[in-house]
Amino acid sequence: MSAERFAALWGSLSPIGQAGDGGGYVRLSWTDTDLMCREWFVEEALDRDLEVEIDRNGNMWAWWGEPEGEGAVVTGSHLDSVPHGGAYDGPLGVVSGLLAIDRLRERGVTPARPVAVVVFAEEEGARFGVPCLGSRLLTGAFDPAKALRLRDREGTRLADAIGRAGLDPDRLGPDPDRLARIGAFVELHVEQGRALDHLDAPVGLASAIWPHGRYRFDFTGQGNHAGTTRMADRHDPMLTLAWTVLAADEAARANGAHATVGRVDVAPNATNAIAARASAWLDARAADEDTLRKLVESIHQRAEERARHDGTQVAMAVESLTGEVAFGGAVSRLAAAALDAPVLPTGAGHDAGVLSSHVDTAMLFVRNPTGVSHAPEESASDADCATGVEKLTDLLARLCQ
Ligand code: HGY
Ligand code: MN
Ligand code: MN
Repeated sequence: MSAERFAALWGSLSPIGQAGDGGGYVRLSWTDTDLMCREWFVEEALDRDLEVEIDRNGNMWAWWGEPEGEGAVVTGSHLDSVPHGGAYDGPLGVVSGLLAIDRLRERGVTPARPVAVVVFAEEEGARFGVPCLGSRLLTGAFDPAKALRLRDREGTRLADAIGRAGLDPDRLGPDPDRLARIGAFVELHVEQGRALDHLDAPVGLASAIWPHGRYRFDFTGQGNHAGTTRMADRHDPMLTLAWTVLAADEAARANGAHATVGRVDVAPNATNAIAARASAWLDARAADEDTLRKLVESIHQRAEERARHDGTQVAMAVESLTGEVAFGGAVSRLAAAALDAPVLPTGAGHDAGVLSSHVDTAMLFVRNPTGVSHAPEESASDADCATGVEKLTDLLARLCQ
């Protein structure tokens, strides 16, 4: 696979969803942009004589061989992005999967079992708030009734968004037969860090995914006039929120963990009014589940202490929680033996992590020289991406014969 050949297919997807002015990509699930990405995938799959289906949860599957066959070898990732995210997070795994099918055929591989490229829905959770929603629904890790009630920031329900895309909301839910037919899943993903750059390696293998969770903090105070309310008389939820953000940063550094508040919502959000309410979403991650639990507990405790000081109230709700994933099964061991690539953990969640408790799974990473992700500066060279396709093809060839 040449860099030019990778760039050709990559270039057919990259114009879709560009925010312009260096703003990266905005590809939110079930929006018109997402539907254009889905159309791109279907076209590329049909061009390869792959049989395309969309499952009850909106995940798309492009099959080489019998979709009902046993022991399928599946690769793929997602096409949705965070707002103003990078180009590679997700799409690199989908484009590489399609090209790996091309390379398997050119190598004369005749699969003994079905091979598929999958596009999972709402992996980022950027629109409806729950990451890996498509794979969680597939595996029964998220309640479909609860999913249908999820709303985006404009108030649109997931049920209405998928209905608009032609899906039947009543069919949302676990798909055990489909899951049982998958023998192996391999997700190729851009690295979201610079370990491979430091190691001067184009491709790496995942050893583990850190446990991580999303927690919504709701702060309630007393709205009032910014000009006439004495400082001593205030019950300002923004103070409790700000304190919580700083406490999260301090607790993460003290525990070798990661804690981020990148999203807030304030009401009434007026320059000359003391906020009545404020919400902040905490993204917390740690190398093990015990550290993660202690980290979140200490942040919650600090928030409550500050709330008492401010005369405000705070409530925390867990929006999603993902346990530790260790990629140590036969597929990962085969990948380690076959690929001669460095092995590294990641703090980023992936559909491969969700599937790994049901299917033998491996993850490949492609070097990202900036190490940046979830921002426009995310990068990967065409040459490294082409190497990633070859390594993915090597692994799929072993798995499907
Ligand atoms: O947030 C994550 O870890 C992933 O990129 N969805
Ligand atoms: Mn991501
Ligand atoms: Mn991703």
